[in-house]
Amino acid sequence: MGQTLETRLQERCKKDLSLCSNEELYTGLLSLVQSMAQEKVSAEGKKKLYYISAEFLIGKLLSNNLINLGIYDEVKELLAAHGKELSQVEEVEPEPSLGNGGLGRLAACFLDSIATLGLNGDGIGLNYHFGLFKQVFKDHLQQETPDPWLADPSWLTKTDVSYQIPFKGFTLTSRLYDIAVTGYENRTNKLHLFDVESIDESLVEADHITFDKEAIEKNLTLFLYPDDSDEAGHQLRIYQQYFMVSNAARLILDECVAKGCTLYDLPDYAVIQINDTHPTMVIPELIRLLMERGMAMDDAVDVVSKTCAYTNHTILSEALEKWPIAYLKKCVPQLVPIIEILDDRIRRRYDDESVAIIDRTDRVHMAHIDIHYGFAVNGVAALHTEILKNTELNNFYKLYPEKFSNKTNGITFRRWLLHCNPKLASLITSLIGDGYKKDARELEKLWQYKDDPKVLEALLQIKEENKAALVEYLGKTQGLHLDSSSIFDIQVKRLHEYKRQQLNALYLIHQVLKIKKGELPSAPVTAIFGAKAAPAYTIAKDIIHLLLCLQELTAEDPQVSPWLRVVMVENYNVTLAEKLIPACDISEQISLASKEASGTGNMKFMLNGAITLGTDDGANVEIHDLVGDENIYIFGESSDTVIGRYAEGSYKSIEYYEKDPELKEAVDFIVSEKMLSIGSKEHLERLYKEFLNKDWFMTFPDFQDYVKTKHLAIKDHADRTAWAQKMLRNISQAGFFSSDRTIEEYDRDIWKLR
Ligand code: 26V
Repeated sequence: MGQTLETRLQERCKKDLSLCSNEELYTGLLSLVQSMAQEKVSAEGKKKLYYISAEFLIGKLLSNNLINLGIYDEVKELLAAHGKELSQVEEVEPEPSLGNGGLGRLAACFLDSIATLGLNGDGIGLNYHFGLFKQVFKDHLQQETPDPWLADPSWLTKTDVSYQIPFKGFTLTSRLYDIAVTGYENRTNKLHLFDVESIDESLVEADHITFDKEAIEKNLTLFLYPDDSDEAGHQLRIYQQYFMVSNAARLILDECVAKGCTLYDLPDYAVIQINDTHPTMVIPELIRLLMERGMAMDDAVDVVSKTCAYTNHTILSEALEKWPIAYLKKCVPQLVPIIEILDDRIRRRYDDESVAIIDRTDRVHMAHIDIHYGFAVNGVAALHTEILKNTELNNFYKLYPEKFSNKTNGITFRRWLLHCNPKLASLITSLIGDGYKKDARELEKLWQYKDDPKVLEALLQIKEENKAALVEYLGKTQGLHLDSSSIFDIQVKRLHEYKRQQLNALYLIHQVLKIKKGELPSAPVTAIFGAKAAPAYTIAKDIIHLLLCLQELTAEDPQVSPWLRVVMVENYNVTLAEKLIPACDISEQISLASKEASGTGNMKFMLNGAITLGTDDGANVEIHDLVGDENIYIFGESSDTVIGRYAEGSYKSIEYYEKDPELKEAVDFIVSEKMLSIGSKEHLERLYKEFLNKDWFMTFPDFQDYVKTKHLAIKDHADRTAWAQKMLRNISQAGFFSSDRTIEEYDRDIWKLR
């Protein structure tokens, strides 16, 4: 390999490795990886999985590919021998910004595991030129700017595949680009990203994510989920979704026919996993395309229903897509008669309005199409699936109990341990060998070292080093100056009220007030946040404003800053997650019980030796079961209580505010003179009123328990040996959360590829 890299560099740059710039080294390595990936055989087999997703949050690819191809150490050493650092070369790579958060990152972890297990399966999505958006802070507010991640050289390979995709009044020509997905010491699969040939990047003005929403032929793949606060935004999403699935359906049919499929036996050749409702239109589109090829509707419905499976990722009703039929008529009228027939069949079969596809207000419930016309439905954590079965989708569960199953999410340990925390990985290897890299359950062997002072000391030492590395990185890249000897308490995830960053903020205000009164905490704490808010999500942006104001306040008050610092990293993304997670002491997973479908950050933190402070929600429940009460900090009301409260409609935040003077003091501080001198009256007042009049995600009932539990965690952190044991317990139990396990389960129960 060394020889090959050096030869490539000589050919391309006419230079010796030691004289190449980091950019040149990146280019050379990218081309080396691509040709090595191509040499690997693709997975084969009659039946193939197509994982369709509007998001693939793949992160940077260079190091991960080097690890999966088994040449990471060799390359690192070769570069070092020539005075170069692989970590510096990594910095050159732009991060593809093709996802919002957990849903997209899960899809990326799944691709890694599918390839690693040698399964025959590809991803299908869209090639958004400016990704989500780049977050910039100005005047303590989030601003959104374009994130042009498509640079030269690129991991994308242009293919010959192109289709004509019909919309009302016009047709678009598509083009397929592929990214190689290398499995860990295994085969290579593909991520297929479709693009529009007529895309026009010049529609996007510098520094703004606004553009002409009507010019579909020029804008369709510019951004992921562009602002959908207006009608044009909603319709653009329909155009995007149809473009994605129509291309996918054509590619799938072409590949199957090429392998000898008669179309009537499509389910023997293809299984389509619909990742949340965004790709749902693949169902009517496939039916339409099969009918175009001469199949009767009854047969087409039957074939498609045996091919498609659906994963639900949220119980929040506002996140379950319901498109007005009028929008579909305007954008993709060819699907409307099919959707109407699908609805009609359901209405004839079941006399229950709640399971209809088109409701009385003429909106199409996308999840209902998936459940009726797919063969499998799954939730993403045990609690989530139970809530779907017993509450949210109970009417469907009663119709089709056999379709429902749970597939608890997972994460790829290649990226979230081997790559992001090489020191911990090498400690683990030195203790239990490297079997855990292929069979993550072997991590349980670590527990035999629970009383070994050297091992416990080594764990603490690695955490210190990772914290120091994070401090250096944030100092260099974001101008933040942090104290690595303080406790690092981290909450990184999308900004959403149900995730309750605002509860954490109330705690921090409460602490500031105590410190000002001379009640000092047992140890200094740095509270770190990272989160993007949807551009049209007003309250989420107000919460960011509050956090940024607290950042300034805690940095500048000499009484407070030695004990408490609040920082919010700018433009939180996969690259930052890889640096933050290994450096975390306390992992904040504080969603309102019943609302977080699973969470996957919780698993990454656990694997890297952080201790969870969380509610019994999503996969926290399973983490809790695995590590036991002593190794996790659980607080707050149970999901049953919360579900009951919503059903009664009885929650009034003001009653808690009036009863609890500490809570009242913290909430009032949001609009105090001090805060108004730092931030904006408009944002702070709106947030204050939201707390008092609504607090829809019920932070107040959990406030005191949260304060108490967090104080306990901070106090416990001082007993270094006991804390290291908790870390070891968490790492040793994390094997269950390998996405290899999740994918094995999908294959065993749903895909049946082998
Ligand atoms: C989307 C939206 C968009 C409209 C406004 C409200 C809202 C709220 C939530 C969402 C999330 C959509 C789906 C999603 O990303 N779910 C996440 O999927 C992860 C992978 O399964 C899971 O770990 C997270 O708990 C879940 O939130």
